[in-house]
Amino acid sequence: MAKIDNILLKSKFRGCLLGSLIGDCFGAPFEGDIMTSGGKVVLQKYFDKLEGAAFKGPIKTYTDDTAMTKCVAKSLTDKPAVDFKFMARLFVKEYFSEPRRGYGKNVVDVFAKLRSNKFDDIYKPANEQFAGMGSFGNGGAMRVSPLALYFHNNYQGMISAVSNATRITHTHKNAINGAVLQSMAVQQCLKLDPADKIDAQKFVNNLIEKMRMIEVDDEGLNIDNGTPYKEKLVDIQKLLDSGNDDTEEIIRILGNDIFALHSVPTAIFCFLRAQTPIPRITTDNRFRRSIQYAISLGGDTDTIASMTGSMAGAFLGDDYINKHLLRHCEFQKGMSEMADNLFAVLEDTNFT
Ligand code: F2R
Ligand code: MG
Ligand code: MG
Repeated sequence: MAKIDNILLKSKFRGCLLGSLIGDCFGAPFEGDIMTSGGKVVLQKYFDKLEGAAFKGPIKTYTDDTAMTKCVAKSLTDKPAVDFKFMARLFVKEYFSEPRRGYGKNVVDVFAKLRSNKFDDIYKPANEQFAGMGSFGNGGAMRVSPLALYFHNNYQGMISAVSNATRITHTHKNAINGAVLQSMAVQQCLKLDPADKIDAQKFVNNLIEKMRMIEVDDEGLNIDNGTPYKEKLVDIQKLLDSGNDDTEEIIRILGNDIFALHSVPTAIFCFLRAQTPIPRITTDNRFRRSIQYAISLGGDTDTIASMTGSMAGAFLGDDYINKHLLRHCEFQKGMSEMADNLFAVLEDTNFT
């Protein structure tokens, strides 16, 4: 395991939150698209233009992914003891101040109920969603990166906090386990030295080992497919091993929609695949390649690119982020400050 000094760790904190922001801002205009080969050429030109020093395009606005990530980060810096009621209040305040950020159709009912029950029981409204089944959308997973940063050296603390933070809006097992998996992937990225070549198979093996403890058959049903994330992680290993770059096949196997199960593994795959060159993506920069590749799969592009970007940034650090690209994003300075604030809170407690 590489020794990550505090200068690199601070850069990784920034990289992670900025990666999440950039993926959201650049992915949002393509959300719901089916990417043709022509679309991928447009995407290449779009990124080339945004990276150019002279280009003065309109600022790319962020969506619900960033709005909620901001709330999680703020809750941790304002209440370092981790206060989930406070976090729930921030979600609701954020939504009612700026509702037009492209939130999921059903999660807005949770916000309304939390508000009307005055945060009496912060888990009840989400529990009632979908006739008691709970949402299996990726809205929990898309916002967990600040928790992976905050608990970067406390694995059990992270699992518990991610699970509680997710349950405020999403109580389906797949939504919670998807958020947990996303946080594990970010935490692993923080521990790797960007100067080293990433061992993708080992990276996924570590996730499989960890998910084995999470996806336990707690209903005792002994049914097949009780470990859907483990199956997806094995699929990632097979895809990486085969070198299959066929977009339709990748989407068929991993998915690219708004369900956590069909997007968190896809983001992990995009991050790992983009550490080496990809046909028809012309850039030497692994950070850009990760985000561009995630968007090139189409579907839930803002969220998959945001989750991919948070891993790429947590691995590479913010030095790898092209500053011209970054300046096109709304809230880029604010997000960088949030990462520094989070780091400062941990520094104050000597990372205990
Ligand atoms: N909402 C979107 N994109 C739609 C288009 C936005 C457009 N560009 C605009 O600006 O208007 N994106 C955002 O939503 C995703 C995260 O959603 P979240 O927070 O998980 O929401 P929700 O409402 O809980 O679930 C989303 C949908 O999933 C289906 N679903 C979930 N659980 C279900 C269950 N148990 N049974 C059946 N269906 C279930 C429902 O269709 C929900 O509406 C991110 O992509 C974010 O960017
Ligand atoms: Mg969104
Ligand atoms: Mg989305």
